[in-house]
Amino acid sequence: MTLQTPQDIDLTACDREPIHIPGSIQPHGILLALRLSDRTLAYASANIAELFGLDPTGALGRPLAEILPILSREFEEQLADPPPAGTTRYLRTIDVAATTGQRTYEAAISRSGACAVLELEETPREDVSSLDSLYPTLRRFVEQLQGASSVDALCELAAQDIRRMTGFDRVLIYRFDELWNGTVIAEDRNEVLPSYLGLRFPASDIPAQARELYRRNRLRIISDANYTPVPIQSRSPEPLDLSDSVLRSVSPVHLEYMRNMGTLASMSISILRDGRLWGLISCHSKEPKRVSLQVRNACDFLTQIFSLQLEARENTSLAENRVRLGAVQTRLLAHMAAEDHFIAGLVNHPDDLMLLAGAQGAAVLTPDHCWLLGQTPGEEEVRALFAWLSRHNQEDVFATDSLSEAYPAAKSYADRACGILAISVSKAHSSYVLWFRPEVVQTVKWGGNPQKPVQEEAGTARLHPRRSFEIWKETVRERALPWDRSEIEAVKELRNAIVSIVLRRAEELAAISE
Ligand code: BLA
Repeated sequence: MTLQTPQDIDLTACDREPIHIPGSIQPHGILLALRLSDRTLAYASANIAELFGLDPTGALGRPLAEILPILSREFEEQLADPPPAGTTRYLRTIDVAATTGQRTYEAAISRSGACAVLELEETPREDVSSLDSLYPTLRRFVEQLQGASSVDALCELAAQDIRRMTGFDRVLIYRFDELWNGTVIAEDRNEVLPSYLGLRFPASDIPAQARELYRRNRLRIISDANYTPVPIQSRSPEPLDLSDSVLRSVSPVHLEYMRNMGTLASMSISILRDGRLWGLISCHSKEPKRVSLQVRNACDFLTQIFSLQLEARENTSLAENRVRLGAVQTRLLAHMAAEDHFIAGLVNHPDDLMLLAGAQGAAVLTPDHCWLLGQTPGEEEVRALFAWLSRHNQEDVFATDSLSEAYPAAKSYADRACGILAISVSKAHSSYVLWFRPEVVQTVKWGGNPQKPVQEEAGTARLHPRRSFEIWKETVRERALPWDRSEIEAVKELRNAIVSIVLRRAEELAAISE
């Protein structure tokens, strides 16, 4: 659905927030950015003062070897040659003497412009014991994948194992549709947070630049929605690009969203298919929560295996459909070959014709004739539709799951023809084959009213996410089940077969008359 409200203008402001350069980090770690050319400190988070007793302003511009020799020694190679922008970060633990005593930190290294970025997070105590179980969990996940018979079963398995590895209260598998709304398709949770299973959320909850960033950087964690950001200090007026950072401070609008949702900690992992964002694994905790870098890395790894399996499952089901429809197609070709005219081959076998596209009705039209098969509108209505199609459609194949959206006259017969799939068989003689699907009235349950994603407070221009996530029901009418890829391909192939039959007949006739 599209959000046609006056607030649309405001929503573009969400898309414009430069979330990759917030100028600050979350407080559960420190960040140092070193110029690649001479390893001097170009950016530093202000909390190096508390942790290492360093005055950031004094430390800026000096070589790391002078100010923190242990880090310089430990990470010499990686700092000289950080991974390319947008790729995996190096990760390991290191013991460092901090002002608070000897501490164990996990380190991540990335590249940002002309700098190597070193981030250190103190390993959360609660995670230390669970590290040993990571490998067995990943192993079990891979073993169980074989047994997961459907995409749903696969999603459930992923939600369970991510929750087992992290201990979040609720783990959701969230899938985007073509308009970037998302639906929760699987869930694993305890009783602390309510269920969101089956709920839909509007595209505006995750703006475009955030989705783009999440395609590049697959995992993010917000440990405490009430945190105070730690500023990044520098002598340079240029803000440091934190696209690949693990501690990046997140949008204040989103922190408000989390508080409204009753979740103080959140982690999400991108599910990519063919380089496109397919969905997210979204994890929530009612209370603040840390998850170590190692556990997060394991979650990312599990999600990548999961994405590959999803792709394999979807490809298998597409291939199965192709084989099934291929058999119907072969029968239709035989029917057409057995008759004098291809049209007789189609209209005398309505069941096969409808089966090819999974339709409940079909029509075959030539300038002189109109054959109606199964559930269809009346002849006059089909003729009017045919005239509209010939005027407005230049393509060989036309498909829609909501005809009345483009052609309002179709409203009156949505119970028979709400979705249509059409092929033009002969442009010169304007012949069409049409397939019809009836309207399926659906109740969509939204996680809060999607029409009012932003509430402005009187006198302020600041945008706010909605306050309530209570189920909000919408009845969706004038929509049929969508035509899937294999069905559209099948009718395209039928069209090619008909076109070649028509051509061959024309050539035969020409040969006879010569
Ligand atoms: C980010 N919004 C996000 C993220 C999620 C959601 C998962 C990624 C950060 C994270 O992991 O928490 C939304 N979370 C959801 C949804 C579900 C969920 C839909 O669990 C469903 C179950 N948000 C708004 C409005 C704006 C907005 C009105 O509601 C804009 C004005 C913005 N959301 C917004 C921004 C980010 C975001 C800017 C990026 C945060 C960042 O990474 O800096």
